[in-house]
Amino acid sequence: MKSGAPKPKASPPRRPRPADPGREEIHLSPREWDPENQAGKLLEVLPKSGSVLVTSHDNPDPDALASCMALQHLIRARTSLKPRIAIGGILGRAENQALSLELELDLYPIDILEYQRWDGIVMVDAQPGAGNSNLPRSMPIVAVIDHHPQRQPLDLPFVDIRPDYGASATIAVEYLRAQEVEWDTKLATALYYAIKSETQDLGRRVAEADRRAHFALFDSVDWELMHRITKAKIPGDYFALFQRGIASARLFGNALIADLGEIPTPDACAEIADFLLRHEQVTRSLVLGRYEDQIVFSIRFTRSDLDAGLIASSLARDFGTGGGHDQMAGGRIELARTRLDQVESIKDVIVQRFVEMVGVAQYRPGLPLLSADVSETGSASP
Ligand SMILES: [Mn+2]
Repeated sequence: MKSGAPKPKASPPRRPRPADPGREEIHLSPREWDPENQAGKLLEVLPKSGSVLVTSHDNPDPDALASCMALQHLIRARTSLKPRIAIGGILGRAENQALSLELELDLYPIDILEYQRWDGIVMVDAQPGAGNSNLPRSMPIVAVIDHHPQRQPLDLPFVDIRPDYGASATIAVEYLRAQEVEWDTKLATALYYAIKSETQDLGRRVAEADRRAHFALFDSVDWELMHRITKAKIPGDYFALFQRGIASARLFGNALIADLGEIPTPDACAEIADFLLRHEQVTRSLVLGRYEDQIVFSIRFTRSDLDAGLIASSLARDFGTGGGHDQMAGGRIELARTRLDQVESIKDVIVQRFVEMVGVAQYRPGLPLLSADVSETGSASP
């Protein structure tokens, strides 16, 4: 099966940058844009023999998992290498656990890095130094394939970063098609689910390439398997999470901010931030939580006048790391033991920075979501 040649895409017009978060620049590695041959170039930079590892960001989401699977499949099909997939953190959301179980993913913990020599590491849906991966810099990274905006220069043998794409899985689909490597129903279902969830059913930050990949996969999807993933049974504490999210949420004009307290998985904040964003008056959400010895937060925007990734990075400044896309982003702050008593004050700083950056500081201290009279809190749109 050969794909139609993906056309080079003009980069989208840049939005005005927020005043403060604009201090970080976006770097782009020069690349000869030849989408048909990107997969070929990737295969060329891999070692001819030895151990190859495919990895992604910590606490992987469906896009990270499916992209790892696809690259492992591609490399197995076109070389004599037998790459392994290793991930850091945990599989949080029930859907992600179902994906891993149903597809019988052979995932190694990222600690595997320490126990043997690696000849080449392929990173997908993530970039070294981006803050959401603890991959040591000394590791022999040979390739980065991602759709997150590139925030720092990467001097690596192969870099393919397409920030206009909705999902890294879409890039992986293009690689498979360009190399004429077939997918089975499991891989197709994983990739389809990745594109579907990452773009919220092709509704959020989606490119023509994502739609093409979506339709290319469609006939290969196992829909019963898909159902078992998307409608996975959820544990009881999931409901408590929503209760805490709603009970703690405060409305600041067009922004909702919630603090979940202790969370069962690091991606809980993202899930509640997505949920709160559906409020009819709200175009921005920020959700914080505490996972083990980390403060984690997620940001979601429905408006695209500010870059959520840059704001996330500014929120975490001096404490930890943050980043992401223009409308979905997050960060984490690792707490040294001596700072455990500072959790609340650090969370306060994050909230105060957020309300100032998104222009809702005048609504402080905010109104409780459940008793808020929306007619008195100001209009959501300018
Ligand atoms: Mn992704």
